[in-house]
Amino acid sequence: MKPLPSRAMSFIGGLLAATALLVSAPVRADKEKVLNVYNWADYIASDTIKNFEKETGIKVRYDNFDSNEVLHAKLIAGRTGYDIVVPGSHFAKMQIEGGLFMPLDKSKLPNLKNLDPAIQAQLAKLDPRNEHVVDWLWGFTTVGINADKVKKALGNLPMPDNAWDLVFKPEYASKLKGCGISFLDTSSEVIPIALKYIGKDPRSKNPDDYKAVGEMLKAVRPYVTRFAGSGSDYIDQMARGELCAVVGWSGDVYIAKDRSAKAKQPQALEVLLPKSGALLFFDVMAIPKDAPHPDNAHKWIDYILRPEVHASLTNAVFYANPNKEARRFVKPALANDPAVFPDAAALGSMITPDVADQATRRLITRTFTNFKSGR
Ligand code: N2P
Repeated sequence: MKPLPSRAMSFIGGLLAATALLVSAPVRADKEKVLNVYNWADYIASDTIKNFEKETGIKVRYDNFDSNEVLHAKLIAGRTGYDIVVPGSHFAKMQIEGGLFMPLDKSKLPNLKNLDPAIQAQLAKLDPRNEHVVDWLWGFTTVGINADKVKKALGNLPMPDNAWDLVFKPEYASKLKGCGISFLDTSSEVIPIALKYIGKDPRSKNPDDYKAVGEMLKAVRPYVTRFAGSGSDYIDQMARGELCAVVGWSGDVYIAKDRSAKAKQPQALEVLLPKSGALLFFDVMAIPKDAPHPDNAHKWIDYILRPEVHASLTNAVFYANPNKEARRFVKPALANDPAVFPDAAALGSMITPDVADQATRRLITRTFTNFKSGR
């Protein structure tokens, strides 16, 4: 990810500002002091909403969704009533192309200047000129383990070279079943990872590759003890030592570790960076086209983009933020942890999901449904 030269950036910025002045309607505050936010569970600091409400007098209604698939279905149906939604960037691309989001009024977002130009350039590939979405936090889908329990369960078997073996290879998974293996309940993340694991293109369109991945998954299915979405209790299960390996989201594993320490029952939870690659995600804020309170939504986005606020999200939930001015407010232990801010080599090894065409999406969904039901 190379930052754009700053002169080019300010030229583009200037152009955009000029256009915004020409086309934006007179500034009008939303009549109702309400903001409806739809986000992933366990993805915000305990004081974020409270502070925003106090400062603006806007009441925040905050709901959680389980997966991109769930959010996408709602957005397609329309009239969600939400002012802010937070899809993963690969789903956001589809949603932008489908005209489901309102363009941002950048004149209301002075804190956009705080964003890391490298991340903005990355997102511009799916949202030309960064017109619709702003990154909330980012992280990766990977293997998390309870190191003590895994060691014990494996006995004489050494840790595999590729951490994905723990959950994809019967030789390992069969040993871990007794202490619990959880998979995320999301086809769009598990299937590309599984494809890459068996040496196929994670974005393959070839039905034979999906057949091969289905067979690999079928062999490991008897050892998977649960499927979990965001907002399910898999974080608490990890924190209680009831799971020894998960296909999970990076920060969630650390949230569990933190909870276990606070409960004075510390678990040796670790976020691994597997050899065949984790899956990188950027979760982005967007305003649905029919949002009832778009002005309040802009206020929210600009508030989140304050360096202290963005840093406080990272400090609370262990996911990286896209805010270059926020780094100095991030706890040093997190700022220097490659499982929170992966280095360039780790980033280079990660899978970046793309938008699949409809036929491929059907293959992905069918392969995953069969996996879950053991077919
Ligand atoms: C929820 C984290 C969700 C990130 N704690 C997955 N996009």
